[in-house]
Amino acid sequence: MIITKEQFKKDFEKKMLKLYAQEVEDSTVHMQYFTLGYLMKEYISEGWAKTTNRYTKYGEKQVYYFSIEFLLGRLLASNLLNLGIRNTVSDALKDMGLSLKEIEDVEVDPGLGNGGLGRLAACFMDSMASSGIPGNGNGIRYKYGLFQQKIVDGYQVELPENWLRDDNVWEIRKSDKAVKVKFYGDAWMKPREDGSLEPIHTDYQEVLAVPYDTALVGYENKTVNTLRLWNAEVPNYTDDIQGELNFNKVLLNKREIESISEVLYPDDSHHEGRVLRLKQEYFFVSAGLQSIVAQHKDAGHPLSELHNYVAVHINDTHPAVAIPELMRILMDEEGMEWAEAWHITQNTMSYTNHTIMSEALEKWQIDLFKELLPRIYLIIGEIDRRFREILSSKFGEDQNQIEKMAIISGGYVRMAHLCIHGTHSVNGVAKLHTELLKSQELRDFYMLYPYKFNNKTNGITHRRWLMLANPELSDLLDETIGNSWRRNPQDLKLFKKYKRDPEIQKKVEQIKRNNKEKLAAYIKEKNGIIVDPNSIFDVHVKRLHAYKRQLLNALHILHQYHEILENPNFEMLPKTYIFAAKAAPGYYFAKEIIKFINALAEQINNDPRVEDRIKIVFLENYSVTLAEQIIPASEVSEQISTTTKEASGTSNMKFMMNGAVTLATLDGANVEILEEVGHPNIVIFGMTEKEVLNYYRNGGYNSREIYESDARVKRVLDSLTNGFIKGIQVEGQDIFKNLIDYNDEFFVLKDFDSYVAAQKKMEDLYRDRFTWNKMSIENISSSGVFSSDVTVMQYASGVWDTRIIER
Ligand code: CJB
Repeated sequence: MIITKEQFKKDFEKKMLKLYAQEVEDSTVHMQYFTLGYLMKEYISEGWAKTTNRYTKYGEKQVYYFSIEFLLGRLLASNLLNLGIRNTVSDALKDMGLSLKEIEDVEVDPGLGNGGLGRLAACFMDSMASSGIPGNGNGIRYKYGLFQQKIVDGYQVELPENWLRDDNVWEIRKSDKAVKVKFYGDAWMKPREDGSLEPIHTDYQEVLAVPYDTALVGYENKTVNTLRLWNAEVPNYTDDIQGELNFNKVLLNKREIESISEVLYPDDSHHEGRVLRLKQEYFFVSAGLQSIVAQHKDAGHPLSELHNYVAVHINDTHPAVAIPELMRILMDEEGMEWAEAWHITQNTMSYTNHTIMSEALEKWQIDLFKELLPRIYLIIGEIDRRFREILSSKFGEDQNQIEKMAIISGGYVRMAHLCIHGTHSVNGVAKLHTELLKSQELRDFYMLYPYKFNNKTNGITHRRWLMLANPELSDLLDETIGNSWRRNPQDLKLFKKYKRDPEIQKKVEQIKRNNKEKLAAYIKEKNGIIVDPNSIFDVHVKRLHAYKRQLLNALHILHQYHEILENPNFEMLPKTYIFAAKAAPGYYFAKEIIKFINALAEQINNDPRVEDRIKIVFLENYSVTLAEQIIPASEVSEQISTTTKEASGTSNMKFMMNGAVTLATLDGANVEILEEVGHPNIVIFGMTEKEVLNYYRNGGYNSREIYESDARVKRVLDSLTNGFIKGIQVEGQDIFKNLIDYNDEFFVLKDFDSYVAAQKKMEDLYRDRFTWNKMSIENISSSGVFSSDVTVMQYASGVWDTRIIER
């Protein structure tokens, strides 16, 4: 949009007066935030209405991205950026004596996601709008987002995240679009006179699903898409009395009903088998599909054509009940026959798998499922029966094979199997991950449906992760290669020609230095630790999970500490190791690792013998907003998961785009990062995929042998249990047990030696400023393919079959 400074000032003053009956000069920064937020919403609304109308009028095929998490991050800055008015607004506010930065800092970060999966959904929303793809999000409006993490005495403590305490300026409640979702009751098929069967569902509990819509503003284009999040409420029974209602019963139900959208489950890559979680899943799926079908009918399109107007994307298996739910709507409510409904359903739905780890694969106990969703269970039963027929025709009498692949088997409903059978497309999130799905985890399904499998490597929005997070680097890019990269991120490769240019190298280094100073100030303020901006900033930020191996990093630091104590003249470049990570509240071992890192920090940071060669910082409450501060200041990006375990990773891409050099195993999208930057510009270590798979399949790994044969490992592990590290006790013993007695499931010790060497290599590279700056520039300029704009275009053409409306 185009607006002058003068016009904006007038609008802002008027809005302030209207909202608060106050002049700007007497306002608080809190008032300024809400004034600006509501004004933005007004600016956005015209384009929003126009986009919605355009989609309906031209019958555009629309994508609905169903996800149980959307980890959006703050919206004010990104909306200003995408509207193209951030500079104008900033200047105008400055004229009025106000600071845009301070105002932006008032916004709460809505943490409606755990980590990679939820953040990916948010990046896709931004990229779809910015690429002119008619795309909508569909999810849950959790009252409490992911818990706030405090570190108390080195331990993680969880506090509720009440992000809606103040107004959420971005959402619009659409009460008139509310729908009802049915749980519990009895469901059966009643024979009709003509011999056909009528589905009956009685005695159910009704929950009102009320949508809250948020605008998703495209970057300097005319597209404003919609994120619809559903709130669970008690229906207004006076409108619709069904038989006799006991008011007390209604009140008793209130808490139970409202709990559906109360809180986000804090588990990452781990299946939570509680009934409330299944309720959440069916709740937002049923509400979303009901509203989609209603909209489709309102627009006058035939239901038989639904798949030509609508694509529903199932983000991991959490929304898998979308498959039977669409069948239910088409058959029970619209009177369609099974065969046609199935054809439409399969052609409407597509599915992304985000992990191969078995503990994350969703399966529901039959009894629990049947009780909560009796009608849906009947439909899944029929899907399973028909699927078994297909399997029988292929595998004949091989019952084992049929049970292995069935949807309902062994007392469980297996959601991934339902997703593969019930959709037309199944994708992994990086090349290696997709290959592992095809050759290992989902091999049988790949043999059955080879045409459904495809890869879509993840991406990140370069608008949030470069333009907003690193304005200085963005300006330098504009000065050198022009600003086309902002619209076409692959143009970042134009920057490659400056990799040897001493002046540009110096500027890149200076920008990094400035970002490091800002982060150092933040660290001082939050943790009271003084870190040297001249030291190497080596960063490991992501969820705390054994497979992500924060432990390997920490053990290496402990090793360096021993080296210094043993040899006071030990030569190393000063290093600042930065961690940030939340552990799932019930994940005991992950919490012990947090305590271990903090104890190590306390001891090393305060040991005068270290002479500040090592500093360790654990920043609490990792979030999108914190990531925006940490990543641009990072130099070494730790991506050290056990090979085969990290499906893709996405922070790896954000670091690279900001000029950090990756220290990586050949896992997930690290493989593709290597392909892009080439061996000289990344440091690779650790076991190969084949070695890992071989050990998992055939055994033969003995971590104790390493402990006994490698003196460095012995020294490090012994110091976990012999009182050397003052702040830990049981934690050290548990870590020792995990690594030695339980044989180190994630090969921490197996990779220790090559990790130490890789760290050393990184340090040597850093010493040579020319080489390092060249590597940094290579990384920045190779990162464009990892923009999620590229990814969503691949989904649009390869999976969803949607048109790009305008850019
Ligand atoms: N992932 O964040 C989650 N949660 C899960 O339950 C399963 C997977 C992550 O998804 C990201 C987006 O695809 C991946 O980059 C990451 O490797 C994976 O762990």
